[in-house]
Amino acid sequence: MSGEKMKLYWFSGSTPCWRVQIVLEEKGFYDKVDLRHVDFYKQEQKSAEVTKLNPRGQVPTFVDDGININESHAICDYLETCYGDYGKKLIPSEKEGMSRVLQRMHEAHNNFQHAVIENIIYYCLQIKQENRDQELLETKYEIARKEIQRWEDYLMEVHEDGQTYLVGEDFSMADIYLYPHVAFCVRFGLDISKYPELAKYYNTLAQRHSIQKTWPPTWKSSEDIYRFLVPL
Ligand SMILES: N[C@@H](CCC(=O)N[C@@H](CS)C(=O)NCC(=O)O)C(=O)O
Repeated sequence: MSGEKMKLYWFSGSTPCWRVQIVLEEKGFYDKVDLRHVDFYKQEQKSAEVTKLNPRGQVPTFVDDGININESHAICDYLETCYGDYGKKLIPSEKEGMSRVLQRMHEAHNNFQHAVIENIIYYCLQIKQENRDQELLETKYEIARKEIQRWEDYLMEVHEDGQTYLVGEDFSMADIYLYPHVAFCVRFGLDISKYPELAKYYNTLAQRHSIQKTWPPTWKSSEDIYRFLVPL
C-alpha cells in the first residue's frame, strides 16, 4: 500500500460496493480507506467529483495510489492481484484451487447475477405489479428458481464434504462474488428457508468478520420493509 490513502465512493445497499468493501476488510485495508458515502437521493453519484473518476456516475468508484479503477469485479481482482499477500489470500496460486475459485466467481457473476438479480429482482423492482407481463413473469421465476437450486446443489456437496465455503475449506473470492447477491435476494423476498443449504451458507457467512463489519448499514435499520417484494 502506498502512502496515499485508498479512496472508495460507495452507497449503502449497493452490492457491487459491498463486494469491494469485503475484499478491503479481508486485506486489512478497510479502516485506512477514505470512504466517501454518496447520497443517491441527492444524485451525488452524478456529481463532478464522481463523474471525473467514473463517467458512468456509478459506485463503486475507487482510487489507489493515484490509480483510478471502477467496476466492482475489476476492483476486487485488482486488489487481489496487487495485494495477494496482504491479509487473506482470496484466489489460490496453485492451479487446481485457482481454477475452482475462478469458475465459481465467474459463474456467480454471469449466471446468478443474470438469472436471479437482473432477470427477476430488478424486473419486479422496476415494473409495477399491474404492468407486469404474467407469462413472462412465470418464465422469469422458473429461470431464477432453477439457478438458485443449482447453488443449493453445489452447497449440498460442500456441506456433505464437511466444508463451509463455496470452494473448499477456505473463504475465497468466490464467496465474495456470490454472498452479496444472496443477501440481496433475501432482503427483497427470497424465503431462504426453502433452500436449507443456501440458508446454512447465508447464516454461517453472516458471522464472518469482514461481512458483518461491512454489512450495508441502511439494511440493518430497515430489515423488514422489502421482505415480500419479490417472493422467491
Ligand atoms: N457493473 C458495475 C455496476 C455498478 C452499479 O450499477 N452501481 C449502482 C449501484 S448498485 C449505481 O451506482 N447506480 C447509480 C446510477 O447508475 O446512477 C459494478 O459492478 O461496479
